[in-house]
Amino acid sequence: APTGVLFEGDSTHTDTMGPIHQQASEDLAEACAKETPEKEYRIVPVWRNIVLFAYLHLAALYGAYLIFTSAKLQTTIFAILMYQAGATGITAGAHRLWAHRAYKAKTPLKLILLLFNTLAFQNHVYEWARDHRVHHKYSETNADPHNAKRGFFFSHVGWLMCRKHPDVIAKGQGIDLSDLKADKLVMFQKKHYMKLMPVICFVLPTVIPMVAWSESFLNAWFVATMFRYTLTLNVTWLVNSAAHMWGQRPYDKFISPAENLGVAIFAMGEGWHNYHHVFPWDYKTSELGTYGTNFTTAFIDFFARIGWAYDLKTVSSDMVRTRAQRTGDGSHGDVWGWGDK
Ligand code: ST9
Ligand code: ZN
Ligand code: ZN
Repeated sequence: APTGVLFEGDSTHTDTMGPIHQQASEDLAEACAKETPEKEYRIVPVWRNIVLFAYLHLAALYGAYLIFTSAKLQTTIFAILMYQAGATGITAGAHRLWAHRAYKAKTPLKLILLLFNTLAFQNHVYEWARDHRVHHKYSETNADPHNAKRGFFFSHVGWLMCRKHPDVIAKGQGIDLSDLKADKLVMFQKKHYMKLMPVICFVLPTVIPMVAWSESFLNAWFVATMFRYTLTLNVTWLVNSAAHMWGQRPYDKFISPAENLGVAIFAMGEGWHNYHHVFPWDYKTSELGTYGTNFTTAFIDFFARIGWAYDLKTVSSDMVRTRAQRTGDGSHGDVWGWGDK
């Protein structure tokens, strides 16, 4: 087999994320489609999740209404801070540290990130990182858990409302997770997740406003817990949906992930998704140094300064420029999408 081309059972390929890989991904998508024709693959809905997500979103809308009508200002500020903490547990923790190993962290930073990550309740780090590694390796094929080729709704939330495509589980079995298995703290979170998560994501964010500034139960539950949690989920999901559809492709025009400024701002720097799929090991998940669109980078840089984060991996500007010239859509340097180069 030619180097880099993915075939069934080919263990020689590497994850270069280059155009060859992209071509290979397309070949693989075709191969998968042939292996599992649509008529054989049926969507199996998971009604428990559908009902829970429906409740969450209705509750979050009510929470948004309460913010403007009866919640105390402290509760809204607290909800925003909890949103940022949870988001950081996903971006700096599950994503950049554990899924991609883009930097290393000392135990105290890992503990902070695991606390924040549990607050975000997007499954434990082990499962999140496993699905995410599969997403990168088999991006936009049936083996991608949130394959954006199946449309906005599926890649946003639909994938969490039905059983996984058999290819996700089959291909996922080939993913190396030995580093996660060797990480005692990650395995601790996995083991105790069903005790830790309800307390950290739901109980504490409701009780703290009630005890600390005498907020009512209803305001605390619907604003600090339901609204905050649902917002974190949806912003994260936008990386899988919107940032896999809309935006510029300065680094690789042959893949769907795009540079999406709006998503970057709300997702703390994770909307620069064309860059991220091309250079997934860069701890900044973007070429830019601007903290305004990348709070996560500021967070990691701060901990690097005090020595709790180290071995930060990045990409030289020469390498980025060469790649952009070779496979980009010509928008490299046009950071804000205004067309000026
Ligand atoms: C949530 C996750 O929201 C969101 C992730 C988003 C990722 C975004 C990435 C973007 C980049 C980063 C940007 C960050 C931006 C952050 C901004 C912040 C503001 N490989 O899953 P099961 C096997 S979660 C290998 O049950 P079903 C495995 O043996 C929300 N093997 O499949 C497994 O058993 P076990 C809250 C795999 O039955 C077995 O299959 N959580 C793989 O089809 C069964 O696995 C929920 O709502 C794999 N990839 O069910 C829960 N996958 O696990 C939602 C599976 O024991 N999930 N296997 O080893 C579920 O209920 C179910 O997973 C399901 C599928 C119904 C969706
Ligand atoms: Zn992606
Ligand atoms: Zn990633």
